[in-house]
Amino acid sequence: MHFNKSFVFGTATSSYQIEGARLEGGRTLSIWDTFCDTPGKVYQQHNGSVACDHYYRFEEDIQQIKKLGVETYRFSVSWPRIFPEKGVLNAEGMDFYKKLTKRLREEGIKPAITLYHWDLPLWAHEEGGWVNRESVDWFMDLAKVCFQELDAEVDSWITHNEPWCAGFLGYHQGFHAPGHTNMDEAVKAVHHMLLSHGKAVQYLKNELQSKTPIGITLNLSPIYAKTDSANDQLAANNADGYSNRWFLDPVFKGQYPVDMMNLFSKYVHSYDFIKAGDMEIISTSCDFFGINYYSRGIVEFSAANDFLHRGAHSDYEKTGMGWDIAPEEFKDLIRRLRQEYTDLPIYITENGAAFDDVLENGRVHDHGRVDYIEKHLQAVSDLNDEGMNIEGYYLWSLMDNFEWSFGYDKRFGIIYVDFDSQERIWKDSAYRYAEIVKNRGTNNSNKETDTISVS
Ligand code: GBH
Repeated sequence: MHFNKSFVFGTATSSYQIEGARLEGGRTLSIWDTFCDTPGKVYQQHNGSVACDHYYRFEEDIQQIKKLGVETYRFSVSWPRIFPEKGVLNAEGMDFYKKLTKRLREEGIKPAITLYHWDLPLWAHEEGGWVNRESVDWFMDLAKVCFQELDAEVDSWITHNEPWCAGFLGYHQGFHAPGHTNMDEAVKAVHHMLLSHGKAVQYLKNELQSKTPIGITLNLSPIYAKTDSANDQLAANNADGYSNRWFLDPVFKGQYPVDMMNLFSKYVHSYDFIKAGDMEIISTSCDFFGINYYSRGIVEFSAANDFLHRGAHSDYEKTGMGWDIAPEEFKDLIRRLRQEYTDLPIYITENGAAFDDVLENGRVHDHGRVDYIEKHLQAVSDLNDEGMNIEGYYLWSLMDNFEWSFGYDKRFGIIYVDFDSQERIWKDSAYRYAEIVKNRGTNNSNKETDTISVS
C-alpha cells in the first residue's frame, strides 16, 4: 500500500465517548446521560460520566496523537457543554474547545470538528428533540457559535456524524438515545438533521464566506442478498434503502427514494413535514464527503419485515462486535458511490474494529485489529490506484472509550485505556499505524513519490 503526499492520516473520537466531566464546567445533561441511567439500555448501566477523563487529560491525549504522527484529529463538540440551557451560551464550555483546537494547531495537528455526534442536550429533547422542526434552529445556534469561535483554526467541519444511527437507532429501533421505537418520529428526526446540515453548510459559505471545507459523515454499509431468490433480492434492496439510500439520495440528489417513501408510508402518517425548499437546502453542495465504514450487511427475506430484514449468517471472519470483516465490499461501496452519487473528495472519517484485547506485561498484542487496519488501508490504496480520490483516513479510535450501548465492554482504541488508573497504553495496532503513517504505506522505498508503488 502507498499513499501520496497530500493524503491525510488521522484518528477520531467523539465528545460523549471520551470527555467525562458530566456536570462540570457548566455542562448539563444530554440524552445519553439519561439513557445510560435507564436500566436495561446500556451494558451494565455503564455511562460517560468519567469515560477517558479527556476533559481534564486533553493535553496528555494531544501528546499521544502527536506521537502517532498523524496529521489530523477528528473530534466532536458536546452541545450541552456549549448550550447548557436553551439560548444560554456557556463561555466555559466554548473555551474548552478553543483551547483544544489551539493546542492541536500548536502541535501541528489539523483539527477536524464534528458538530453533532449524538449528545443532544436534554433541554432540546424535552421540547421534542429532533422530531421538532425547531431543532434545526437550535442546531444552527450551535453551528454559528462554533463557526464564529473556531473557524479560523479548524481544517474541516463535519455537520453530522451518522444521522442513520442518531435517527433510526435512536427513534426507530430504540437501541440508542432517546430509545424511542417510532418510525414516524424517526423519519422526521432524520429530515431535521439533514435540513440542519444543509443550513449549516449554507451559513458557513454564504454568510461567513469561509473557505474551510465542510461536509457530512454517513455510515454506509453495502448490503447483499443471501441468495439470488427474488425475495432475498427485494430484502436487500429495501435494507439498502433503509441503511444507505435514505441518506445518500437527499444529500446528493435532493430527493428521498420513492420506493422507500412508499414502504415507510405504512408507518409515516404524512410527508407534510417536508416543506417547500427543504430538499434544495439538504442537497447544498459540500466540499467533501465523509464515510464511516465498518462492515457489510447480508440479509435474507422475512415476511414479517418490510425493510428491517434479518441479518443472515455468513462464514466471514468477524470482529469482536460480530461484524463481518469485509474490505472487498468496502471497495464495492466506494465504486458505487463514484458511479451513482458523487465526485467529491472522499474522507474515510471512521474505520476500525473492536476485539477482545488482553493487557499482558504492559503490551496488547491485538493481531486482529492490526490485520483489520492493514486490510482496509490496502483497500484505500487500491481504490486510489483506480482513481477513486480518497483524500484521507481517520482510524476509529484513538483510544478505548464509551462504546454506546456496549459501554466499556467493547474496545475500539489503538491505545488501551485502563479505566481505573486512566493510564493510556499503546496496543500493537498503535505502533503499526504509526509506522504506516510514517512510511506513507508499507515497503514504500520512496516516501516523496506520488506514483511509484513498491509492495
Ligand atoms: C460508529 O458507529 C460511531 O460513529 C462511533 O461513535 C462508534 O463508537 C463506532 O462507530 C463503533 O461502533 O451488524 O454487520 O450489519 C457505527 C455504526 C452501524 C456500524 C451499524 C455497524 C452494523 C454492522 N454502526 N453497523 S452489521
